[in-house]
Amino acid sequence: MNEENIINCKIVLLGETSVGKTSIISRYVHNTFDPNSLTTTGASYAYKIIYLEQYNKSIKFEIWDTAGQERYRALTKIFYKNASIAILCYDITKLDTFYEIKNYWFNQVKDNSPNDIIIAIAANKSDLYEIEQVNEEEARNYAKNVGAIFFTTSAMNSSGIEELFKAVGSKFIDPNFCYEDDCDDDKKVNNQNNNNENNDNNSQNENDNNYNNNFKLSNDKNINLKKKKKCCNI
Ligand SMILES: Nc1nc2c(ncn2[C@@H]2O[C@H](COP(=O)(O)OP(=O)(O)OP(=O)(O)O)[C@@H](O)[C@H]2O)c(=O)[nH]1
Ligand SMILES: [Mg+2]
Repeated sequence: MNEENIINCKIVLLGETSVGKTSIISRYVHNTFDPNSLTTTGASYAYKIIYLEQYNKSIKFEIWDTAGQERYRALTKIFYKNASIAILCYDITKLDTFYEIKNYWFNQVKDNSPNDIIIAIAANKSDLYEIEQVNEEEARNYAKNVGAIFFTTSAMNSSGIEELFKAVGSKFIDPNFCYEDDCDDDKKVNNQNNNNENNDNNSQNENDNNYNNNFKLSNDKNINLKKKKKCCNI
C-alpha cells in the first residue's frame, strides 16, 4: 500500500477501569482475548490500517489505550486533548461505569479535545447480557442526545468491534456518515454488504505486554443471541 495515501487518525479509548478498553483493542488489532487481562498503567499504543471501500480511502488508526484507574486521570488527559476520535467504554454489567461516562468522561472530552472530535460509546461485555445493569435503550438515547455513535461490543466474542471501528473511521472520513435507522434516508449507508474493508493486518503494538496471544477466539459469535440490535446512533 502506498503510505502517502493513508490518512492518519488518532483514536483514544477511555472509561473506567476494567470495562474492557485493552481487550477491545486487543481484539481489534490482534484478534485475541485475554480473560486475565492486566490493568493498564500509563498508556499503550497500537495501530491498524484499514481500507474503507465506500470511500476508496485507507486509514491508519493510531490507537491509544489509556488507564481507567482514577489516579491516572490527569495523565489520560494528554491522550484525548489532540485525538480525532474518542471511544468511551462502559461495562454493561456495572452501572457506575455508564454513569461515569455521563458525568465525567463525556464532559472531559468535550472540554479538552478539538471541537470536531468524534465521540463513540462502546457498551462492552455484551456477552454478559444476562447480568446487564445498564439499560441499553437509555444508553442508546443518551448517545443519540449527545451526538455520539453507539455500539454494543464484546471483546470476548468479537461482537460489534469491527463495526465500531469501521463506523468511527467512516465518520472521520465523511462527517455526514450515517449508520442504519437513526439517520435521514438520504444519509443512510448500507454497511451490511460492505464488510470487505480489506483489513490489511498492518497492525503492530508497541510497549504493551498485555497483548499476548493468550486466548484465541473460537469464532463463536452465537453467545450474543439475546437480541438482534441496531448498531449505532449518530
Ligand atoms: N466477558 C467479558 N469480559 C471482558 C470483555 N472485555 C474485557 N473483559 C474482561 O474484563 C477484564 C478487564 O478488561 P481490560 O481490557 O483489562 O479492562 P480495561 O478497561 O483495559 O481496564 P484498565 O486497564 O484497568 O483501565 C478482563 O478480565 C477482561 O478479560 C468482554 O467483552 N466480555
Ligand atoms: Mg487496560
